[in-house]
Amino acid sequence: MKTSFGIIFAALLSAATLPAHAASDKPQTADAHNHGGHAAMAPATLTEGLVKKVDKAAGRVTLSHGPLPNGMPAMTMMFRVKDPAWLDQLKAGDQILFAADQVNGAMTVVELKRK
Ligand SMILES: [Cu+2]
Repeated sequence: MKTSFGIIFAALLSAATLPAHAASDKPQTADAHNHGGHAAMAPATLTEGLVKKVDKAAGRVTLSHGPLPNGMPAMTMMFRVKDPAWLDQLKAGDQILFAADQVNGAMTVVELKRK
């Protein structure tokens, strides 16, 4: 029992260290994750988004977005926007690049670029 436990533990350890090394050899994927901790200092990592709906009255936009640096997988969801004026420039079907952050507990688009 003790022996097999040790073997499994060793296998887990090597499994955990191998991908970490592999990832550091690929700057394009490692970058997105490494900068997560210093979002305030490093330029924000932009994520692709497709505008599904703009709700100016509520100050929100529904985006179909790719995986976010904070670990959120691709999905369609509503975001608040840092600057409500951005909503005037967006319409359903627009392709954007954006950065989102938690502001007062709500996911908020804090940076926005049109593609
Ligand atoms: Cu999401």
